[in-house]
Amino acid sequence: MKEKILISQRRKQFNNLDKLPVYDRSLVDYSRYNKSIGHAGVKYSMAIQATRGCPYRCFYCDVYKTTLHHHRRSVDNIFDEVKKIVDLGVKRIEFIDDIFNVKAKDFINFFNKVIKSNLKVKFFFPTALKGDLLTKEIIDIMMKGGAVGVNVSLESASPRMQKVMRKYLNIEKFKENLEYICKQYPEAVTTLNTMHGFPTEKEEEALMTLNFIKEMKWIHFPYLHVVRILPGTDLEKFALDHGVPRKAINESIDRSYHQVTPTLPFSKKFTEDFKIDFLREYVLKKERLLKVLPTQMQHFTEDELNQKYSSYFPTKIKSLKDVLKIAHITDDELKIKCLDEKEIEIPNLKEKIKKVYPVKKTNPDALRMLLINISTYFTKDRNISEYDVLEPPLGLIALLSYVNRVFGEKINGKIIKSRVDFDSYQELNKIVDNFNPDIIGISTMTFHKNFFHQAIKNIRDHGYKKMIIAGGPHPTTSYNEVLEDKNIDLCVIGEGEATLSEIIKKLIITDKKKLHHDDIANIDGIAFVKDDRYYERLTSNDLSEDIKESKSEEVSKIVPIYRYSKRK
Ligand code: B12
Ligand code: SF4
Repeated sequence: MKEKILISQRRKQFNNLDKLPVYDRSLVDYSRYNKSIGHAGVKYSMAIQATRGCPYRCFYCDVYKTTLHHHRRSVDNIFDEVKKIVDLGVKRIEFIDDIFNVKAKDFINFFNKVIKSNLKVKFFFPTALKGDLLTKEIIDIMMKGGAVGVNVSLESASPRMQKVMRKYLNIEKFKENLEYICKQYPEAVTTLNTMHGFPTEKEEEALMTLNFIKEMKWIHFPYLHVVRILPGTDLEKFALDHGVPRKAINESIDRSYHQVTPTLPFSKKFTEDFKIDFLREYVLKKERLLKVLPTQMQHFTEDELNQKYSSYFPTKIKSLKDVLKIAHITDDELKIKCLDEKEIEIPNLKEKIKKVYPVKKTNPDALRMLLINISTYFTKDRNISEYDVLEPPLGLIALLSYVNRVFGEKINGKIIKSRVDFDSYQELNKIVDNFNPDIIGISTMTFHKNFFHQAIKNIRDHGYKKMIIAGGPHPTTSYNEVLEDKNIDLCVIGEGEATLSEIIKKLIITDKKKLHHDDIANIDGIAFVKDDRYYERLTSNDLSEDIKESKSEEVSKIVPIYRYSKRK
């Protein structure tokens, strides 16, 4: 099976992001997401992507597989979108970039523009800023410009581990900046990410990280994530080279970050004691909570705080009230109330979005494309993941915004997401039946891979025979594994806009019939299997004559050369 998997040439990444269409926010119904907590740990926020790719290569991270190079939108382009979103009435914006502040000049210019325009909006950086690239000047401008959720990632305070993981953080500078933020800007809600349990990590090195946290007295939300080894990363290779069994890696892959996994280099007792120490001596310390909670309550609603605190210790802490009880904090000691949801609501968002984003027309015979995001379990399974957040699928919004621009009336696309648009396989089937797509595109992360395969199996079992293609982080990093599933016709690797457009073009040319592997072979950025899985699914009646011959004249013209290469 494996030797049959072919990958075409690597798709060239977009280097001028300003030329991509502005993400069309009318493609999903934001009002169905806004009441749920999103990526930044808050409700009613909207995500912005200012950059793609990361210039760093931390050994545990696989972002470079989707976007190898780091490219940025111009400051004006980012600002224009931010302004457009603020004009809709959105009061919270989150940047989903891997590191938004990597180019200090742009970062400063952006905030200067925000300050000059007096935009009333709060910014969150859930994917973290690079802490050692900040300076006092940058911090001052960012805070003046409305930054609230200031996340930074240390991962480890051990200089050796920094080298091993190729993060090379300037720990002193990082510390100095974090201290400055905590001291000068207590109103900033700081989050510090750390990781616990890299292969070869020594107990004393783990303790260095814990001590670092303890020395920073006023961090709002410090996190100790148990290391998880993503497939295909250098960390995976490092782990295998240092004796971590493959079985242990596989078993850990879909565990949540707080669970003790079999890949840890420490005894279970060490990690458990470590975590208890962290919780007791830091997170739940009364003196600290009395200082940080008033700021948190001013910025977050009660259920946002409930979720933040329950992520520390889901079995014991379910809410802010539990935290107060455990820390022996009485109502008299904490008089302030949590943020009222009314203050962040966005009145008439749907109507405003309709006005701002042009309404798209479609021909009755337009190609119908259903894009499905599998990244949140159905309500009945919500306990599988401790990190239960709902975020509109920006990757699919990016794709549909692009293909809409390319194909206009010839394409009729629809985006749906698990839990939000279908909360069971029956509901999913109903959407597929009603929409009757000519092609289905599905995206997922490795964390949800079983759910993803199950959902696709369900669609096939229900009778859908046309093309199903997969894209996004998991199909990009693990196309070999994904294509073992015969229900999937091909994987799109990395950025999907141009690749998907070529696939659609070929489908339109072949009159929405199936694409043979010869048709797709010269499309850059795909992995596929040179077998007849596609045709096996069809009965003779499903195939028109030209498709039976597999290539019409027109298609042959478009596929002049076969330059796919056999994967090693
Ligand atoms: C926002 C975000 C989230 C959000 C929302 C995700 C969503 N599905 O909408 C939330 C908070 C839910 C989330 C959660 C997690 N995330 Co996350 N997240 C991100 C982040 C920062 C940005 C994603 C994004 O919007 N990118 C912008 C869009 C435009 O890009 P894109 O989604 O990649 O889409 C492009 C291509 O991938 C492709 N494409 C995507 N889908 C499809 C589909 C088809 C059919 C085609 C053709 C192409 C295609 O085309 C798109 C346009 O070019 C990425 C990091 C990153 N740089 O991408 C991590 C990332 C996706 N997350 C990751 C992880 C590990 C997680 C968690 C598992 C972590 C955890 N705590 O357990 C959880 C999931 C658990 C859970 N319970 O949900 C990993 C995934 C790695 C992997 N191999 O799966 C990433 C890559 C970060 C990393 N390296 O650690 N995440
Ligand atoms: S972890 Fe962050 S800094 Fe490191 S490579 Fe990934 S995105 Fe870049």
